[in-house]
Amino acid sequence: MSNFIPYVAPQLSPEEMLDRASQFHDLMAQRRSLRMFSDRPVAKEVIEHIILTAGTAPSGAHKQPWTFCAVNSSDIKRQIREAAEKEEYENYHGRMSDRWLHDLEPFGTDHHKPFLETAPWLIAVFRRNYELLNGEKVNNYYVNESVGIATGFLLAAIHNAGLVALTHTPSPMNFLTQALGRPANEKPFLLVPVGHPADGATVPHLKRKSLAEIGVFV
Ligand code: IYR
Repeated sequence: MSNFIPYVAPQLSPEEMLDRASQFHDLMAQRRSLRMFSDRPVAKEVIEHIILTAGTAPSGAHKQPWTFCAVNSSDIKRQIREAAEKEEYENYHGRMSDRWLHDLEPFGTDHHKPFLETAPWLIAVFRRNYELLNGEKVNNYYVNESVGIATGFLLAAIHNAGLVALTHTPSPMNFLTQALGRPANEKPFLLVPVGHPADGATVPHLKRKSLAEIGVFV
């Protein structure tokens, strides 16, 4: 049974279209992953809009198989930092290959994750592998793809609001399920600290690939 409504298309002239496409690229080109956060607060309402934006992502059969758990509590942030640092210590002291450690050198990372307490908000993204309908497990579709796209929207919304974020993947991160009291059908996908950059924050000097390197026109 289908229920269709008209799609109202934005009407842009070719000039407006090029202008908008180019301006959006300029905006997104300024986005950087940050590890140095200020403890300056961010209003809950801003985080709500950011999460709503993430929720506009497409998903397999429109199942919207995601949960965004926003943490502002110092106690829970401390718990998350302690658990993440414990795992990361193991990663940096034996679990990651020499090649991996070498590849991470330009980023200056180690097992210390102070930003998990400094950032005013942590958004833990969960993937919902299945739903429980009348006690029955019903699988969602293309969960990884759907949640990956929604997280991309989340990061774009954070940047658009003038805030910064880090896509953090403490590994393994099952501890988030317990720390945040999430149900068994949700698995941690990514942990995203959100806030303002610290005064004098720096980022690695990176270059993005050119259009010729990432785009193929046939
Ligand atoms: N999860 C670790 C290691 C790490 C891995 C990659 I791939 C990065 O781009 C950055 C870090 C950490 O957060 O330190």
